[in-house]
Amino acid sequence: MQIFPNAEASVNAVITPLAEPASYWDQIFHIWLWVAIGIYLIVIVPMSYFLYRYRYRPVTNELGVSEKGGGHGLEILWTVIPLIIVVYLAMQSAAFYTQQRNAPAHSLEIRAEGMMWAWNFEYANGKRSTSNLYVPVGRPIKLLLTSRDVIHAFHLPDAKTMEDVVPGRVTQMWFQFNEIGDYRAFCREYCGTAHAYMLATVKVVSQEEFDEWLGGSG
Ligand SMILES: [Cu+2]
Repeated sequence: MQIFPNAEASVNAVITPLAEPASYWDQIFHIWLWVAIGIYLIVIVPMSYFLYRYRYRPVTNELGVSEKGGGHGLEILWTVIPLIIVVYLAMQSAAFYTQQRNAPAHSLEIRAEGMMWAWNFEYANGKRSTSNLYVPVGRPIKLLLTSRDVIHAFHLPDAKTMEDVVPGRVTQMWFQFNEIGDYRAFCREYCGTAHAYMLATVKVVSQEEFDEWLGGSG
């Protein structure tokens, strides 16, 4: 969805997002940014003019003129327009947030377990890996997360997503990488001495390579 076609980053995000759900954040960020810039200009330009136009001058501008009347039309206008803007922002944000939170129906499910201080992964066929999370390119991945000991958090900066990893509970998040490569995942909840080294690598490979890896014993 292109709200502001002139916002280059937003358009790029729509055409070739490196990862999801990052593009939802990028799009809503640009919408809020441009609305904020618009409101800022609407306020600041007339304000600057009036500051100059009605500046203090001896004799001619000694006393301000008291306004009488006004108009209901104007008041309704400056109530209704902001109301429409705020409702639009709320609805658009909720729509993007829903997509950011909920994994697409055809996602590949992988279990992830945090522990002091490493990440373990388990695939549907029982295959396990530690520190390396293999995923096929262009496919939504749904992570089911839990912890063996304390609270951790799985953070994927490139996909702009993160989720708490809590003992005794299964939380979930989703992501999708559209380019083959290695991407860093961090623990983002301070969990003890080696917290800073609690890293994982998301290894994004072709579907064939993924199937081969998943079926192999290595
Ligand atoms: Cu941790």
